[in-house]
Amino acid sequence: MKILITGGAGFIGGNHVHYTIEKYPEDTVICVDDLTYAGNMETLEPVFGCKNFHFEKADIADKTAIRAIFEKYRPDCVINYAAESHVDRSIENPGVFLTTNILGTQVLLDAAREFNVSRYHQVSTDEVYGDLPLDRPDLLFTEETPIHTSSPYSASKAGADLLCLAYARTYKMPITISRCSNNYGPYHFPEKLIPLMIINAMQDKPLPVYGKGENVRDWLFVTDHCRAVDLIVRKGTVGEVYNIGGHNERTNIVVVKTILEQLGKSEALINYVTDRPGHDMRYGIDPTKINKELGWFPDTNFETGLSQTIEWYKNNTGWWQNVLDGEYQKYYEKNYGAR
Ligand code: NAD
Ligand code: TDX
Repeated sequence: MKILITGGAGFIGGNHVHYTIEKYPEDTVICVDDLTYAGNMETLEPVFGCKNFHFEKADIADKTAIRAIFEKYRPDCVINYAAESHVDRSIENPGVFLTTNILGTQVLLDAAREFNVSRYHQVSTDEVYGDLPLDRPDLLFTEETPIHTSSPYSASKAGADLLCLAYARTYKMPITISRCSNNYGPYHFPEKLIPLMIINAMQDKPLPVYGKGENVRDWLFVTDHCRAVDLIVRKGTVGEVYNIGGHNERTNIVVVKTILEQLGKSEALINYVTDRPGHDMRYGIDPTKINKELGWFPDTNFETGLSQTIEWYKNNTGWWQNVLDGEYQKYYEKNYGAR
């Protein structure tokens, strides 16, 4: 199978490329990534030199470039991980989120249709369901939960999902969608909660916790997400949406304190800062459908996954020091300086 993976120089897409090359040496992987601030060729170093790996630098919203790539490789399958993915950045600058996440998806869908791919998979997020109240732990997101978005990021991801469902119905395209909860693990860009807190704590810098730290996220180790997407692509039913999650909800403050404990650092580093506007309170995924239909369950529990992640950041200081470049420092000052 020839699999075109977009966003493969980013966190989850990169882990998916590693996973596919290792598990399916007979498959060919074509990674398409525009190398935005979040894309990093060092993430793809483990697969450089593999005969069945190809890299193409392109913007998924660039119709001409994407068409040429489809013409060159004629992929059997497309997995779209490429996106602007950070909620805080979407609040500052929504435009690029709409261009990449919605128009980019449309360009990929049109190319997938023209070249008759046998599967197009859209990597979506649990954020399209909005949020759940803290005082109703019995409530979870199912695939039937209405779309109800809060941030420009989640609205753009929901727009892309609706477009995929429309293409599936109108053009009878073989499309699947997955909506996963928060990921963590190696190669996670340090603007996101877990890597940011690990790196700041390792450097004895303040850990900026939004609001009271009471918001709840449902954490999943990244390889479990990649394994689920792979299973959906190979065995999932066309036209279906699959939630992905492992019932692993934690308040942000508990996550931050666990990181400090595992690193042997003081809780005095915690710095409560002004909350994120429109901050979603709680995400909680009901994964019954993927459990029952595809037999998928997570392999890695949170404590083990977190300690593996911390070890990875300790052993790969070069990777994260390189991404914390001048542009990132400007973002950091802007996002946290005034909080
Ligand atoms: P990321 O920001 O780490 O990586 C995104 C990648 O996409 C980068 O390599 C970037 O260079 C590339 N990219 C961005 N714009 C592009 C464009 N116009 N053309 C080509 N490439 C472009 O993101 P991530 O955390 O790995 O998320 C990957 C996908 O998974 C996203 O679609 C996101 O919505 C979804 N998702 C993420 C999480 C999470 O917890 N991180 C959870 C559920 C779903
Ligand atoms: O400095 C911080 N302090 C803080 O308290 C940051 C960066 C975050 N937070 C809080 C906000 C959230 O409640 O931590 C929680 C997690 O924040 P993020 O890492 O920004 O993730 P989130 O907003 O939950 O979105 C993530 O999960 C769903 C991904 O970034 C999305 O791409 C994915 O769709």
